[in-house]
Amino acid sequence: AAQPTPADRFTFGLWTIGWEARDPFGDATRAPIDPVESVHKLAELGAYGVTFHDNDLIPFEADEDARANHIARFKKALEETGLVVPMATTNLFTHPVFKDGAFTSNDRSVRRYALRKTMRQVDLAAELGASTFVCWGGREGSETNAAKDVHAALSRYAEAIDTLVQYSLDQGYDLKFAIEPKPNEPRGDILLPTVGHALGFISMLQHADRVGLNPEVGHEQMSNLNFVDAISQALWQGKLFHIDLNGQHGPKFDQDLVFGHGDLINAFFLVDLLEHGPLGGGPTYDGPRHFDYKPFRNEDLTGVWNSAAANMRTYLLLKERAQAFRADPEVQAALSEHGVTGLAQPTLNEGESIADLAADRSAFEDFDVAAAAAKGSGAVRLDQLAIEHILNAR
Ligand code: 3MF
Ligand code: MG
Ligand code: MG
Ligand code: MG
Repeated sequence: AAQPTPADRFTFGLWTIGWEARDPFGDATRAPIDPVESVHKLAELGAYGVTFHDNDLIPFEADEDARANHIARFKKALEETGLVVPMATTNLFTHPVFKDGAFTSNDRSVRRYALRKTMRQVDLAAELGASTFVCWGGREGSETNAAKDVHAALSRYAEAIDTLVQYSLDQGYDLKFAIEPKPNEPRGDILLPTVGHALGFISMLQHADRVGLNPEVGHEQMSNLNFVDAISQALWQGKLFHIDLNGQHGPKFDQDLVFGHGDLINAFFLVDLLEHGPLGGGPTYDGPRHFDYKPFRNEDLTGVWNSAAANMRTYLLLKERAQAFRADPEVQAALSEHGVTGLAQPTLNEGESIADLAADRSAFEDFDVAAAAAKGSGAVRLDQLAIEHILNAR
């Protein structure tokens, strides 16, 4: 059961396995991988699809002929393997032209260039049948508040996203847009640093209905936040359009570890939430299970493909453990006994007016505050039950 198949809908960014392992202190340790080879290898490993930035496939400096040739070779590989492209995105961070930002650069001509570059990739995304277009604003930020008017930058960011959505609608594409929050790296501070900030931003857009989130495990954990809580809120607001799965050991540089190789307990509760929905019932996530990770810098090509397989296998093993957790009668009884599932019940009775509540003596005057305050939550029992399922001890 831990053998991935396309039905599991695992997808990988071309830039993940294709990472040549350049870091701020060191040169590349691996040769580039031909995207055609990546497509074939991912298909062999049981993946469902691939995602890519424009420049993962088409070098920045490519002319129109070269561009067409890269796209044709890629399409042929997709046809040969049956792999699909559910998501695409734009590289607005590598080239020096974006050093002060793309949609929020202080240079207006760069902002216009970034829009045109993204519109071209929106066209390609639609052509390849993608349903989600991700925007990670890696260079949208600054190192000092002396040099960036964040108020104006947010206006330009909103202008850019609304323009792209309108462009996509004008072309007749059925694309949803997903913003990927990240707190820092490569900028000292990046705009829309967390899921919460991005949700607030989306509510200000003209096309708010077409824009959601692509949260990444490690990005929220870099801010020391609970990723499962962030995903719960994204689901609650109907904004979990896509997801970047990986691993991270708390607040430090973006590690992009294999999924589950960071905070394993959080990964377990994440898989449980994605697969089964909230504990008290509610929406599940129906998009691809997308990995955005980096093979260790000290791995060779064998390690690259081992790490790709490890992401999928870890997810499937956690899915098995989460299924066992939910199916355990003792867990279900404890969830009910301790009020966890009961939280889904509205606090007011159906049809009860606020005046009825205000007149309900049992809710206040006759309520036994001391008894309620003395009651234990049972949370440690549930936590241990979860841990024992993670450890396959039950
Ligand atoms: C950086 C990222 C990005 C985004 C990608 C959009 C290079 O930390 O996570 O990967 O995921 O640009 O999908
Ligand atoms: Mg990342
Ligand atoms: Mg990361
Ligand atoms: Mg990412």
